[in-house]
Amino acid sequence: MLSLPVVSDTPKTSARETARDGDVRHNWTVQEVVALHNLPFFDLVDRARAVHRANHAPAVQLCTLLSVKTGGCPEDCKYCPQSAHYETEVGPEKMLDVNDVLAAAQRAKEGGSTRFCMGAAWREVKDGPAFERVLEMVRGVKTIGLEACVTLGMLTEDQAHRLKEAGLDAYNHNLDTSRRAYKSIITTRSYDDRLATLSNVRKAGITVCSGGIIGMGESVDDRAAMLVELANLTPQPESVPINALVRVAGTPLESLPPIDPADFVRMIATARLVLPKSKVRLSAGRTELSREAQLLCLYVGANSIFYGDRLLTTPNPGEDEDSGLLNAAGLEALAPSAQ
Ligand code: SAM
Ligand code: DTB
Ligand code: SF4
Repeated sequence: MLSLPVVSDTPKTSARETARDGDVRHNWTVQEVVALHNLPFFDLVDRARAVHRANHAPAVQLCTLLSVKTGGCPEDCKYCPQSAHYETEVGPEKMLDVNDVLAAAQRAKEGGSTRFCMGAAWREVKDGPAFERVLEMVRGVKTIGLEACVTLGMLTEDQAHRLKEAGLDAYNHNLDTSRRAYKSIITTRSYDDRLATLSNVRKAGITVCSGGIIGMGESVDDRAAMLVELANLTPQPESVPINALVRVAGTPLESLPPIDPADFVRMIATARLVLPKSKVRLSAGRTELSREAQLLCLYVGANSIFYGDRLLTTPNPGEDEDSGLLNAAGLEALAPSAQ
């Protein structure tokens, strides 16, 4: 006989909660967040959905990614095809020209994207011609009329101010995982280095985009601990990308098993509950998710997807596939005016 726990049919009220769902809190504990993450699936879905509806428009923001400087990175991030430490199919390339980047941004706008994110495989920003070129890219993207985001590695406060002056809206710098698990993923820079960059971004008045990756062998406690780090920042990051590991041949993590799609949904839902006002972004890893799993992620709390058939160096579902996904669900793309 199937053995299932026997429950009463009277709905239970949780005595555990004193704060209400949807409150912005900066005193989360890992234990509390693990408890949310491990709720019965439908309870988690219901609670996250309620917070999502109360705080966010029912539209999906389309964001376009472009790698403006690919490969040859000195860092040893074990997930990353762009690290020079590993033999992958991605080799070092020259930095793109401003005109090519702006042509891509214009196409992205015409395709319906409202946010344009430019990535560079750098450990840190160095003052000089390459940084000047990034500043020009940012100015151009703003002239086109898109939200501008860059991810360039570590950043000083002065560099952050220069990006702000150029019109930058958001800086992406992920915590990637928990403080504990971080050491087994990256050795060439520390968790505190990352937090210092986020603080420099914040001081310059640029919005913070910071999230992480699941599927790197971490525990639920690690996932919760990363969310606690993000939620306890004051203010909370405006934008929180949740990536599933893209397992790239040649990287040390290439043979890890894929995540369970239900765990992706749990992670997005938990992020929604602890970061009620942040834009939670369903980021890398969608090529291995069914349409239904992606819709569930959007239902419980994701505000955006990357649109276009490439992320930085790895594949993403094509635009036709994503238009199909949104149309099938009757979901609208966020209009530029609604930003
Ligand atoms: N070099 C800069 C840095 O690390 O801050 C910016 C670019 S880096 C590619 C941006 C983020 O992409 C990483 O922090 C990581 O979260 C994500 N990423 C890189 N490779 C990935 C992979 N294979 N799967 C999922 N996410 C990945
Ligand atoms: C983020 O969290 N995910 C994006 C964006 N920020 C820069 C990057 C995903 C990269 C996936 C691996 C690749 O395509 O190289
Ligand atoms: Fe370099 Fe960024 Fe890749 Fe790390 S994630 S190896 S810093 S490009």
